Amino acid sequence: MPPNPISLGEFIIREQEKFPNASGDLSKILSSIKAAAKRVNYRILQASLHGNTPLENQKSNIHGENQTSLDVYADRIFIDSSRARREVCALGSEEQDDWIHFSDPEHNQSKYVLLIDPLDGSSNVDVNVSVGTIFSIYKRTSPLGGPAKVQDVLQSGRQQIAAGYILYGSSTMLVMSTGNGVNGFTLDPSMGSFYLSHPNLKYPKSGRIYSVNEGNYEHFPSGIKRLIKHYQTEDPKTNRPFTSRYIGSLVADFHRNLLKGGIYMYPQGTKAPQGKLRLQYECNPIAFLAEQAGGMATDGYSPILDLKPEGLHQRTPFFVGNTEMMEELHQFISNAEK
Ligand code: P6P
Repeated sequence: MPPNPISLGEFIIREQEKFPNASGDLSKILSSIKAAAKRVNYRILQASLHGNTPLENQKSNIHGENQTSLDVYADRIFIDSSRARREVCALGSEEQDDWIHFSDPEHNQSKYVLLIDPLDGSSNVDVNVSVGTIFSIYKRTSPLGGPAKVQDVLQSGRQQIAAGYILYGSSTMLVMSTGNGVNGFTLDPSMGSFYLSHPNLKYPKSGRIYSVNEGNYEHFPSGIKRLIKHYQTEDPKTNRPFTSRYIGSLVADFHRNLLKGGIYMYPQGTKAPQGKLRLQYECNPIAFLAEQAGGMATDGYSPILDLKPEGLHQRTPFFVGNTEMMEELHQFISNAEK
């Protein structure tokens, strides 16, 4: 960690200074996400004192998942934060069946769109395991001055302007990229500010950690089954067997693999024929970060960032990790199909 690290606020300002014509709107969005993250963090830290149980008689979300009180709280925080400011004209959230557009005259002038998974893996809070917020920012494609259109929230990941996550873990971190590398900021609770603790994050060249729910092994494609057995096979020359680490919280698993070198897999299977993870607000932002950190993210065949979204809650098989492990995965998938 650098001595006397700069704060996230200072970092955002310095990044904006690299673009003399910048309006500052992106900086304002990032700052609002920073503020919202602190509020969600504060609530998570107290969850076990105030209950994070699924709401009584609360309809489950569009995915059929029980919404916890924290899911609803985090969703409200990010929606209200966007509505109260004027940089975001439309928003897509995991917790909202449909996309939201702020169609008042002021927001019709807003240039940006936010996609968010307000609290991914929230059921882990009950057992004190790390959870995360995942965000993705685009420029609108619909004409400025008019109402946002659904195509604004259905852009391919390659169009992202910025993406990141907040990891509510043993410490609270905000990790993000605006397209010029990945930087990690750690919250100093005594100051209430995030400070640059992980500058210019890059995947290690190689890795030996794999993250997958092996309980679904029987339903995996044969190439993935063979790859997992390959990881488990003793071979000192290639430093195998590898290590299996699966937290059940995408942000936590991704973050550890980014720092240590590893691969996260959520393949398609009979229980999840299209995979489980959602393209727009889970896979695309994580894929953006992975590529910025020198890694890869695919659906087993194509880069996640090149997939064309058809629906806000569209799912995709998801594989993300350092390039060496990802290339080996693609080889196993390809060989199994010969
Ligand atoms: P499973 C959490 O619900 C999540 O979306 C990711 O954070 C996590 O990696 C995955 O689903 C866990 O899914 O089916 O292994 O419990």
